Amino acid sequence: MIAIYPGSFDPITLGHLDIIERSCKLFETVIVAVLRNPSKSPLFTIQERVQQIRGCTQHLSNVEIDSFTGLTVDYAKLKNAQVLLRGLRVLSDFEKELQMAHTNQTLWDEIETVFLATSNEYSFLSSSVVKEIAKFGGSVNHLVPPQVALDICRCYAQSHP
Ligand code: COD
Repeated sequence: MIAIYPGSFDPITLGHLDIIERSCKLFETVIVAVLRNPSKSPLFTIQERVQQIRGCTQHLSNVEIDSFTGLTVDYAKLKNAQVLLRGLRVLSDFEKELQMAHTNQTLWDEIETVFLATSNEYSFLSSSVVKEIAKFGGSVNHLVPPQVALDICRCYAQSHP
């Protein structure tokens, strides 16, 4: 079975990576799909985010990394995928994620959303938290893969030398 893990991944965190590693044990193929969203101004470009995810998933043989635009369900159809993977951290995630799952089901009734609960140690972690810490000079080495930590440092050093 093919599962798609769609998201912004700006940048990928150890929380995202944990969901990817665990889902690779459940599905034949996991496609991590980065949304190209022209209405947002991300910290990292699509190419950088795809590269970052590729870099930290080298050890996983059944993962593919891609980017997409438009509706996630249309991308899922294109990829012949039956499952959308999402992570749950806190109650507020549940409300948002359930609404998204129901919306996607109205768009394509054959798609199933599978939720994986966050591992305890990553329950507070989001890309926004990482950017906030890095922006004010804090270390994010314990929150993101090593290359991503370097990329973030470089990014903020350029904007605040
Ligand atoms: N532990 C576990 N899970 C986590 C953690 C963590 N520490 N951090 C994040 N996650 C989960 C999130 O809950 C989410 O499920 C997933 O990882 C990705 O998170 P993000 O923040 O990188 O990505 P999102 O939530 O911004 O992605 C939103 C989409 C791009 C999937 C959504 O906007 C979308 O589908 N857009 C396309 C348009 C569309 O189809 N719209 C209709 C559906 S509403």
